[in-house]
Amino acid sequence: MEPLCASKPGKSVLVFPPGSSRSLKSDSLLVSALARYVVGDVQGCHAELRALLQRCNFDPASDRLWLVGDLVNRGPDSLQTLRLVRDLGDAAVAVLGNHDLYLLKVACSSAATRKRHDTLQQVLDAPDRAELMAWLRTRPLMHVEDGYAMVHAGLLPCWTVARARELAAEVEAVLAGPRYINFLEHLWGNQPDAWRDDLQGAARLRVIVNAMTRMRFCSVDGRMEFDNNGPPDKAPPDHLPWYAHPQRRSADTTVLFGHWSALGLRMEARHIALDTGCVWGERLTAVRLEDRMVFQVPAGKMRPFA
Ligand SMILES: [Mn+2]
Repeated sequence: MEPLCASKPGKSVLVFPPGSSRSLKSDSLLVSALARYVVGDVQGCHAELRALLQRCNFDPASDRLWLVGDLVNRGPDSLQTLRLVRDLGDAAVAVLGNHDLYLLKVACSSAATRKRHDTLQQVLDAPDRAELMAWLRTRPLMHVEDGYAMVHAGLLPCWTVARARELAAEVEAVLAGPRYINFLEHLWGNQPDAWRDDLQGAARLRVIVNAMTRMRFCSVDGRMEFDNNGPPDKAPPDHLPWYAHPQRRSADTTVLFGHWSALGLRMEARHIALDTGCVWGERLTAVRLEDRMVFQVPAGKMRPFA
């Protein structure tokens, strides 16, 4: 068995659990010093993100920060949040959320498309706006590593993790490419509401993005529903949370996701939900993947420079 962090063997160390009598040769004791912290929806809550990193003793030289998306909007400081995560470089993996895509759309289209209550103006006015937008539109839609799949909202039941990763790559290529403005202009909408392999063009990309960044409930036959954001026991008739679908083909993998603050923190064998409503005055949550240790800070009470 390889160390968990096989790509960086220099980071790996031998760790003996307390009371262990196993020998140095027992390769199951090889674990990585690298810790991965997966963080729920930040939504511009920059002070809370900083406080959470302090609470985790996060070290960008040896740890990794995974973010489930929606770095921006609704909260007080989207600009500093973007800068903080961007400046972490390879120490951070942030997948795109619906609010991140909305920011990209707003940044490249006319003011007429703005929603009245967004809090994105400080980003749009920033001197480093162009660099930040270039960074944001080259973030992944899905991250797969070491038995985990991270996505902002969910995966359609008919997708294996490998298939979903291929489909995410289709979106990522367009978003990072020269036709991304056209893509964003045609992205919004709720139809089609189900996947078909023969979907083409904007409709195909819209289904991929809607599932990965907006879905909460789906029907048994895999149709997405976008009107309800309540708790899972308030599913619309004949619908269920996407992760609870009995034929979910990604169920061999633990899916990490946010987007659904009514779920709160849920840690199950094959899914971890991380949106604990910081922007709604609740808390910001990180889970350390190596041991599922939970770290939380309350909203608005940990501002280091308040
Ligand atoms: Mn969201």
